Amino acid sequence: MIVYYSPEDIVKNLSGSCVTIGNFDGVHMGHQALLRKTVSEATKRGLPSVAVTFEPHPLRLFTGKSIPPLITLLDQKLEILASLDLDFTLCLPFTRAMAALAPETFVARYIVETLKAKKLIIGYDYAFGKDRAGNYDLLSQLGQVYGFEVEQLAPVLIDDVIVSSTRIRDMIEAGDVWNARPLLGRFYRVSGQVIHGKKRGGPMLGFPTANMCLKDELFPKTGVYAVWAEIDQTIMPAVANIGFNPTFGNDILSVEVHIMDFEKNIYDQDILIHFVQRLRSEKKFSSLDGLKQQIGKDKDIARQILATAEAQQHNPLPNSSCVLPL
Ligand code: RBF
Ligand code: MG
Repeated sequence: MIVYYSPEDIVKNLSGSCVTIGNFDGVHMGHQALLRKTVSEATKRGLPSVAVTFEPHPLRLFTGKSIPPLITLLDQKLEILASLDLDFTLCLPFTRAMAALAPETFVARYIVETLKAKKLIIGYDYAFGKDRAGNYDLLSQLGQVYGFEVEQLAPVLIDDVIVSSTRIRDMIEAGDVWNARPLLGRFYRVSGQVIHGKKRGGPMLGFPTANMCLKDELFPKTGVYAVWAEIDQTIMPAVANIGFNPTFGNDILSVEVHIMDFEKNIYDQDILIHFVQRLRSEKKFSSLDGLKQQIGKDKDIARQILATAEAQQHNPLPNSSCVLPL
């Protein structure tokens, strides 16, 4: 997949394309239905498939830098789009000027002039541009003017409820990562660099942890989780703690991962955490021994969970040759 950040970079001799458009935060099962349909329509017509998306997330332009917390930051979003076999992604800068654009202008400029769309596929609730005037009806009218077909897909339902980024955010914020998985089509993932922590885990507790440098994205509710830890395409069973270490009274949130049967130095490396299941809330222990015993139990339970077929059935990286170690 080729990513373009500016319409000028797009090949000039494009003879047509099949396009879908959206913010795609989370690239969840609803988004995936749109993206897959776009790829199959493109293949049928011998045209390239294109996803148009925006950066920053349009809501963030108005609410301030980190609201809403994103399910997928741009890097991860593009990685998942690429895994779905799109030919191009056009990632347009979302500015106040873009927000104020009349939908007719947006369509003429990007969908028609830049992408020469022959088919545009949109989600059941999609509307864009000033006052959300760019809805299915308007797009269909414009399609007749410019000669592209518009198709709106029905929502994807799981347990009779529509799959949406908001629903997934709520589940993750509640710590319900296990039930968010079918909506995402994968475990909820967060990536970051391993940084130096307080050096208590190994020496004091006997459970060395990798501390993650947090990014501007959504973290599950504080607590202890069974997770897969992925480093350099190797996936290992692990337990993670998200919280304030009440036993020691930290004042900032930390995310740390104890990887099972692992002793390598991984400072400064990138680590990807796949959240499988929440085990419990963080507790304040009156003794180090109490905490130590509890972490031992957490580790046993996590190992059992990660040994189940359900925890292994979504190969954490769809295109990787990762072998699960259990
Ligand atoms: N710290 C707490 O104060 N309370 C906890 O309940 C707690 N649970 C943890 C569970 C696991 C699996 C791990 C890896 C860590 C946990 N910690 C907890 C964090 C612990 O205090 C931290 O790893 C050390 O202070 C080293 O940074
Ligand atoms: Mg540590």
